[in-house]
Amino acid sequence: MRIERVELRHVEMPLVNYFETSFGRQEVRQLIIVGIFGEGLSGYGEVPVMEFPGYSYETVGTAWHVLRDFFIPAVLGKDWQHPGELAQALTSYRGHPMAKSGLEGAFWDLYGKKEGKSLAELLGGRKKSVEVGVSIGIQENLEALLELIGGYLEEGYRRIKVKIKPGWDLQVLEKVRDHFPRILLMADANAAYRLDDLPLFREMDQMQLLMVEQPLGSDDLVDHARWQKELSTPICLDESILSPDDARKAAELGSCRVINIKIGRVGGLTKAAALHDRCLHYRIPVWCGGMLETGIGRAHNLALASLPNFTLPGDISASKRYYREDIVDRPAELNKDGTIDVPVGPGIGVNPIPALLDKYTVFKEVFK
Ligand code: OSB
Ligand code: MG
Repeated sequence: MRIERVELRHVEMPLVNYFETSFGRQEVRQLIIVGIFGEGLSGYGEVPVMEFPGYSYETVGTAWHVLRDFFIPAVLGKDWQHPGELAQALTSYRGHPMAKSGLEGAFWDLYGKKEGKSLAELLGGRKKSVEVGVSIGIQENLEALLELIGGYLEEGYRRIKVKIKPGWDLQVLEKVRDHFPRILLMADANAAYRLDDLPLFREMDQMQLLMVEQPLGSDDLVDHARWQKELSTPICLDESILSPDDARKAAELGSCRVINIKIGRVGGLTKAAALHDRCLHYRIPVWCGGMLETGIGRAHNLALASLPNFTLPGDISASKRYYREDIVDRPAELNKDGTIDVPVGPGIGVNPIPALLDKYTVFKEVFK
């Protein structure tokens, strides 16, 4: 179908609680919402960049630049048979995966709306609901962390992920384990450690963590393989896995036993689904990561997580855990059993509420 118009919106949404990781603190969620219009229909995608280059090099500014100057001109006014075809056309541009994923995601939604099929159905997902956990940022003190965890467990979340950094790690995890001896608990370091920190992680081996996420460099596979041989706790890779081929390399080297899949990090749903398939081939279980998405990106994540190899609870929490007010008509809600339903309507199954989308838009540009 022909893309007649593309709309970019710089959206700024206040977070219910600030979110702190080893690379910095987010108080407000700044990202880009992409709208694609054609044949009287609309589709929406999300570019899950951060305010500053911490998790990755992409920001609102870099994504806006490559979308406006390269990616949108490459797709606008053309007739695309399938989202995979559009994704293929973007592979001639290097890097900028989050920018690509927002544009491709909007077209997946549009395509699903035209076909009258849900995104999950188009991808081959079978699950009606997916198991979810919650990712908790670095807190001012231990008491605050324990209270947050207690609250999330009461709500029904199935797995707790605690962000760690040097100085907020072993002792924190020990205290959490003491308080909650039997929960599924894991830690995410966001690449904050170095090879000579191995003794610290050997001690963490005593704490029955489900896994430890991305302890070493954001582009590393080799040193993680060295550590995985020394550690009994499974290593999960996030930042280091940018493509299906990276999963093969990680499998061959033994760099990890689990992979976190994020649509934005790998450059779109087509690649995310291919990464899922590749991990299944290598028998590496996966779970769906999160980037503090709005209801639009969250609906994409839920559709992806309905695929069969998503066997571990993901970082797809309920909308209200992030935002007092979401921008979609059906914000994600947690079921009592710690799952969230996969949307069933055509495309991503949710629609932005125009007045709310406008309320949080700080800048908009339309391309025809
Ligand atoms: O490393 O998984 C990460 C948020 C922003 C950037 C990186 C990460 C995260 C999260 C939050 O852990 C997951 C979520 O609840 O969306
Ligand atoms: Mg992570």
